[in-house]
Amino acid sequence: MLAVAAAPYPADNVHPQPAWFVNVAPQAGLQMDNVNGDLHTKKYIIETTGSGVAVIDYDHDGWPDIYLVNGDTLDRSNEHPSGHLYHNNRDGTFRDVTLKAGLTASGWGQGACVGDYDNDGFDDLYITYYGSNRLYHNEHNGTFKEVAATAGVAGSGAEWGSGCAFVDYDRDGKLDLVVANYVHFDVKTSPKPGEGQRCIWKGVPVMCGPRGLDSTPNVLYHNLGGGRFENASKNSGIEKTNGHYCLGVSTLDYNRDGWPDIYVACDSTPSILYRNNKDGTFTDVAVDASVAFDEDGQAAQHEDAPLEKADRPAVDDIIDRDRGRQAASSLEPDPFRSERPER
Ligand SMILES: [Ca+2]
Ligand SMILES: [Ca+2]
Ligand SMILES: [Ca+2]
Ligand SMILES: [Ca+2]
Repeated sequence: MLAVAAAPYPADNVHPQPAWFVNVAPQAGLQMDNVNGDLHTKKYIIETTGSGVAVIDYDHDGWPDIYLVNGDTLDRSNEHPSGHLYHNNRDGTFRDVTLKAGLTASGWGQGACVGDYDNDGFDDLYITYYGSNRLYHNEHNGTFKEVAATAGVAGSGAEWGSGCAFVDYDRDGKLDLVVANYVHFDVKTSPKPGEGQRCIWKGVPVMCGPRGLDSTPNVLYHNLGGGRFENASKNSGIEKTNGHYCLGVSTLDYNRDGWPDIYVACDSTPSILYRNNKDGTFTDVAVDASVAFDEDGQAAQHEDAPLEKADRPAVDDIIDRDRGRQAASSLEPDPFRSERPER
């Protein structure tokens, strides 16, 4: 009650129950400029996906802090922005601590995930990019150190990383890392709007993709301990699911066997449910579980699924999350998404 009374933006009693959300980002001090390609025209798919957020209690004070991922622009003459870390002031407001935390590196950021990969009691931060990904080790003093290359989780730099999640898939006590990839995109070779059938919609030149672009397999990194990971994508079967344009990653134990599974929501292609086979390998069972096809978030599809009663809440949860992904996707500059044709 005291915290509520001290808040700079007290709840009002005007709006109906049970919940009414008001954007209080300005009052809370969360005022980063979110850069995501050209402000007015989106010529390429890289300018359309937006970027994510991670909630991380980096200073271990029991109050969640916020890291906002930021994008970039194709105009090289522009200043390149960074993501921002906001410290929770415990009174409803946040303070930008990006500089102090050592998180000023720029890049076309996409997603972020949090996990204590070295079990030192402090959560670390992984950020995906259109380009090399970054792993920021929490130094316990309010600063981070970028260690992706040393740890073996930077990627080649050619991929377009999207969602990610830390998960201990082999239950050895060390958090592993799954990274989704979206499409293969190179602005130098990408067709421009209007070039080719896939870049025209109802006679209007539009950005090309994702259909027509090559996909890139997802990646699973196995934590070896000592701050290092090995790429387990091939041996685990994770990279078998090529041909998907992947975005968000969630982990859950959908079949309640005690082994964490991985769900990856994909754009314009079937989503993936990686069932953990308990032996270091995964099998995509999204079609069997009726969570693969979701272009319109069709609940009817999963109603017919041959699922055990105990599985239903988990699968319903997946579908709810996937609707969330689609809502996020609607931020793309596509006012006709609901009637978007196959391109
Ligand atoms: Ca905190
Ligand atoms: Ca740590
Ligand atoms: Ca592990
Ligand atoms: Ca499981």
